Amino acid sequence: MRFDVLTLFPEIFSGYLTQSLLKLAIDRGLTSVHLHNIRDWAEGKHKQVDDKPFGGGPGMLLMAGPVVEAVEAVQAAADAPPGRLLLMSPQGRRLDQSLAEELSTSNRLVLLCGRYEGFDQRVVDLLRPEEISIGDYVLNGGEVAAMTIIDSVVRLVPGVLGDETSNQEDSFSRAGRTLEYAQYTRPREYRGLSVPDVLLSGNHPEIAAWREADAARRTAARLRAMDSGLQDSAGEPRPKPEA
Ligand code: 6GU
Repeated sequence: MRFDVLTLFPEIFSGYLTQSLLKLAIDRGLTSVHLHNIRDWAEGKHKQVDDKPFGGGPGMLLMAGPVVEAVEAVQAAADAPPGRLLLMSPQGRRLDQSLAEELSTSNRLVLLCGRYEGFDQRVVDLLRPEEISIGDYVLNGGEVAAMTIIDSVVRLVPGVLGDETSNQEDSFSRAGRTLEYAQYTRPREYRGLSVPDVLLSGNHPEIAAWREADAARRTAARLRAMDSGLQDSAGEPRPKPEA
């Protein structure tokens, strides 16, 4: 699977791409991420990419010319199909696990990141991208959203996780859509909190039953919390704030 990212700040991606799972997936040839600086398609000695909105208003807009020409050049790269063009936008379709799964079946994604106050409308009118948001809050630019998309999609690419069961165990992928059960590693006791005995028992049917019950308990607690707003993420009552 191939990702192409168009951005004014390609350096933002370098740490993320050279660590951990992404690095492994790239080193194994399971995925590739190609960064493109939109400014390379800007004209003139100032390489201008943004300008003030006609009609007035705050901030600067990315100009249509450099963006449209950058996307067209990248999508036309001879050695790959044009792929799916995704524009990072707080107004877009919300990313969720089912969209990540759908995107992971594509062999090429082209991710367009904006900055400032957005794009000249002709970028959207000419390129007809799919607009995608990662949630209801405003980011300073699309780069973090693009990394989020890459991160959620690449782990669904066959072979990337090594252990394919890991995907299906994730709470958003499991059929029942319960939260995950609690997990523990060494030490067996930490600050007075002990690992439940059943997990040390070696009795796998009992362990499976405990995990199923724990996941159900957490899910029920989370649903109550969403109704009341009174509980913390473990579903435990939140301590009363100090008066
Ligand atoms: Cl994709 N971009 C920006 N700028 N802000 C966002 C977003 C994207 N998703 C949520 N907020």
